[in-house]
Amino acid sequence: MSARSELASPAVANEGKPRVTTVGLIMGSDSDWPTMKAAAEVLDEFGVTHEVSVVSAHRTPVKMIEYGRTAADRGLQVIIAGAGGAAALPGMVASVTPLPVIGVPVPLKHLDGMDSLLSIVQMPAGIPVATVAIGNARNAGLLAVRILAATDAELRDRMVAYQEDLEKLVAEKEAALQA
Ligand code: RP5
Repeated sequence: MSARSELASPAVANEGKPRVTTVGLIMGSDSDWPTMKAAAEVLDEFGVTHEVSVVSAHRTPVKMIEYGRTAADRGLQVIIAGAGGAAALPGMVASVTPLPVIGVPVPLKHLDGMDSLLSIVQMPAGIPVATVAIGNARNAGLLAVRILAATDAELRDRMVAYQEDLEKLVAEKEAALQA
C-alpha cells in the first residue's frame, strides 16, 4: 500500500496545532522498518506526532526497560511495538509501562509471521498487548489514533471523516463494478 493510498486518511487540518509527541513507535530491528513505516504514515496523516526508535528485547534489554519505564513520564500516551520471530518486545515493554501497547507481528523469511504473531498475542493475564494482524502496521497506527481520539474531539472528528471516506470508497468501487 502506498504512502498516500486510496485508503489514506482525509487531508487533516493540523496546521498551527501544538506538536506534542504522543506515540512511541519502536521496533526490534531497523529491518522491521519497511513493515513499521505504515504506522508512521498513518500518524502523519492524522497529524499525530511520534518518535521512532530501534529497541530490542534481546539485543538491547536495558535500553528496552529504560524506554518502557520512562515512556509515560516523557509524555507518550501510546506505544506501537513491532518485532519479528521470537517477538518479545511488545510484551516486555507492556510489562514495564502503564501505557497501552499495540503489537505488530512483523513477518520474516520463515513461518510467514506466525511465529511473530503468536509471540506477541499470547500474553499472560494481567499484561495486555493489543495485537494487530501480521504485517498490518497501518492498523496499529489507526488504533493508536482511536485511543488518542477517545479524549481528543478533534482527532475523533478526523477518524469519523476517515471512516466516511472508506464508506465512499467502497460505494465507488461497487458502482465501478456495476457500470
Ligand atoms: C527481531 O529479530 C526484530 O524485530 C526483527 O524482526 C528480527 C530480525 O532482526 P535482524 O536480524 O534483521 O536485525 O528481534
